Amino acid sequence: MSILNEISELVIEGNIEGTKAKVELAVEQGIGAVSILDEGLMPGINEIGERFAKFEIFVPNVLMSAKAMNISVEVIQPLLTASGAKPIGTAVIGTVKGDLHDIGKNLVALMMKSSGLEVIDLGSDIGADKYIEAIEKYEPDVIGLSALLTTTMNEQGRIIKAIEEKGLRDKIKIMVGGAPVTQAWADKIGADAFTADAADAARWAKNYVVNK
Ligand code: B1M
Repeated sequence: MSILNEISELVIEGNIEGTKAKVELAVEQGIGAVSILDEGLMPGINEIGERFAKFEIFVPNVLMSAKAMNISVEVIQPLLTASGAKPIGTAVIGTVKGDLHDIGKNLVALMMKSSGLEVIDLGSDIGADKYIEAIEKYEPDVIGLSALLTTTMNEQGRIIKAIEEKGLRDKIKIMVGGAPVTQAWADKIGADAFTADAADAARWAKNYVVNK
């Protein structure tokens, strides 16, 4: 079994320390951070999602796998982020209120950092008030709203509305994403951009800030 397959298996097992150690070994062996992410960690967490949907595993299993994933992403983070250079712009990002899923949001933050943006990560379970506070404080170029549940997608719309009502809508571009989110949904709630994955999100944000 290749080391990348072993990483996937360890994520599926929810083996937190084992996954971290294997990712560190892969880095030592010179395997690229993007390969570790795309061919090791991501297939593992995706498999967990499928098993969870089929009731083969339960929330505690998913939680362990999520922890294994997050701790391992921290290991490869320095390899993905640009260092030292002056930021090209600022992004504020979070997972919306009622939603605790943060792995995808963390990846979007990571990829944006690696594209040269300064990223203010508000965390998860973030409502309109905290986004508004952050817009006033950091004056970002873009804000990102991540949602993983069909129920919390609605919160994306509520946050956009609240930002409009506060008179701040013209100052920023609003990006939405997350597994259940689509372009049609983004259009419906008046977002400026929908992107399907973290790399695309970072590309969109970078393209906007360098051309604005
Ligand atoms: Co939950 N969960 N979960 N979960 N969970 C899903 C989302 C689910 C699809 C599983 C399933 O049934 N197959 C399902 C949602 C069903 C639905 O609404 N349609 C679900 C459910 C039901 C729940 C609970 C309600 C379960 C329960 O308690 N009964 C509960 C809700 C808790 C809450 O949030 N209030 C819950 C809890 C949890 C855990 C806490 C155990 C854990 C999260 C831990 C954590 O994040 N720290 C968890 C996990 C891990 C998952 C799955 C298995 C994996 C999600 C993930 O991290 N994927 C997930 C199944 C799945 O999605 N396959 C599932 C990897 C990640 C990299 O992908 O987040 O999609 P993703 O991000 C992608 C893109 O979407 C995009 O970029 C990333 C890739 O590059 N992206 C953006 C994300 N945000 C973006 C923002 C952007 C642009 C792109 O711009 C701003």
